[in-house]
Amino acid sequence: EQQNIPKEETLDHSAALLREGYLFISNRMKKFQSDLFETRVMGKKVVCITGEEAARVFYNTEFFKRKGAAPYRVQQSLFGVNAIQTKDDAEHLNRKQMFMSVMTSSHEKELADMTKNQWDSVSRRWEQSDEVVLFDEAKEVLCRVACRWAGVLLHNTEVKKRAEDFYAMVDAFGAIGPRHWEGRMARNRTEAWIKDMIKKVRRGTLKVDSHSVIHQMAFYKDAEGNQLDPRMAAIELINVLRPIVAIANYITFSALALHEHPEYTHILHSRNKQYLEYFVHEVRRYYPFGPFLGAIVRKDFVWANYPFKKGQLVFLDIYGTNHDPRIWEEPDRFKPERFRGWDGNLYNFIPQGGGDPASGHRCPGEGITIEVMKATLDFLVNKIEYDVPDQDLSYSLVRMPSMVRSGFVMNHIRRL
Ligand code: PAM
Repeated sequence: EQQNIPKEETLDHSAALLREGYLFISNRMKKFQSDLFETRVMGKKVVCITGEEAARVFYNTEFFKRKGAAPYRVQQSLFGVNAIQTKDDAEHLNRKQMFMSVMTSSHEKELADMTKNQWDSVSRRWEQSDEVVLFDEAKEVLCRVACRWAGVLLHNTEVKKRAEDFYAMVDAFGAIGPRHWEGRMARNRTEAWIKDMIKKVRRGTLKVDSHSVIHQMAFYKDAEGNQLDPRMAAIELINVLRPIVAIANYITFSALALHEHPEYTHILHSRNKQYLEYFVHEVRRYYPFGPFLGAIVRKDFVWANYPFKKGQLVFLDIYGTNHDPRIWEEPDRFKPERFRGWDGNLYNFIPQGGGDPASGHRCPGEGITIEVMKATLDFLVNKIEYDVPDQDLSYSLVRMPSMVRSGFVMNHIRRL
């Protein structure tokens, strides 16, 4: 049996991973005509898996754990060291529950309304500007909204710098060299800032609403009744704030999608709430953001004729699963209406991970992402008109994370 397992024979494929980016896994799946293959990256043997059935096993906690999966360099930039993304079992479930408790549908609604108000306010300035870069505006708007919503004090003068730092952590995840270091320095500055605020909240020298996220994070106790140390509390609060700023990338892709498929502007004019959601789902399916996820085999088992061995590193292909022709008809076409018949399956549409967020590692902020994107899309199609001047609207499938190269420049903006 084992001779049939597709294997890459040369030494290490880290260079190919950096060269092929989002397509690294699916290129090989196509070549091997398989939904599993073995390779070596970053000096380790890795088994890559793709598709709905693969996602089902990957999120089965009987077979997989997260401790030891995230490379230290990704923890130092994107996640924070020893944060929730690296935890398992009771410790993970307990902490995840706290994340879930601050991201209920009423919290999502509140954030979306705050986002709408912010867009309304900044668009007054846009009318007086020659041009604006949507990506940059979105990072600032979301930084303001995230901090205000979470009870984090943010002075007007620091919005730009903090917004850039939040995104620099995201921008570092697939980088080596300067972009990685930018992310680490941004993380150090942000952790110092938030850690200091956590301490003040604990001492009572900074008064915050007892329902606020910062209050929840500052006074959260684990199963043993211990508070997080101030740095860990800061890391986890940043794990709520940073991803909200990261929605700026999806927002920019949404604007690109509208521009490339102008027929949807008309459809969305009718404020068809359901269609807003189809569109937002399709943006998250079609455009590249999270490339793949890693986990460690917890105990020996066999799947797809492959003997998974305890301790082995496994990558689940996010981008490939969202473009899997077995799941999606014409996967490389942008077609929001494909979601009309979609049943909410937890394993075949996984832009922010698969499975149940409360019991596993799926992003707890997916609802926030959807609501913030819908609010923004509604603003772009129903509240303003704008022109899109000549610019480089391309995006890379190699650079991780990807982004619209120009950031989406708009001009002649008119409020309706
Ligand atoms: C956030 O947490 O800020 C949300 C935005 C990040 C999305 C990307 C998630 C990618 C997951 C893992 C990164 C590993 C990539 C390793 C590349 C070599």
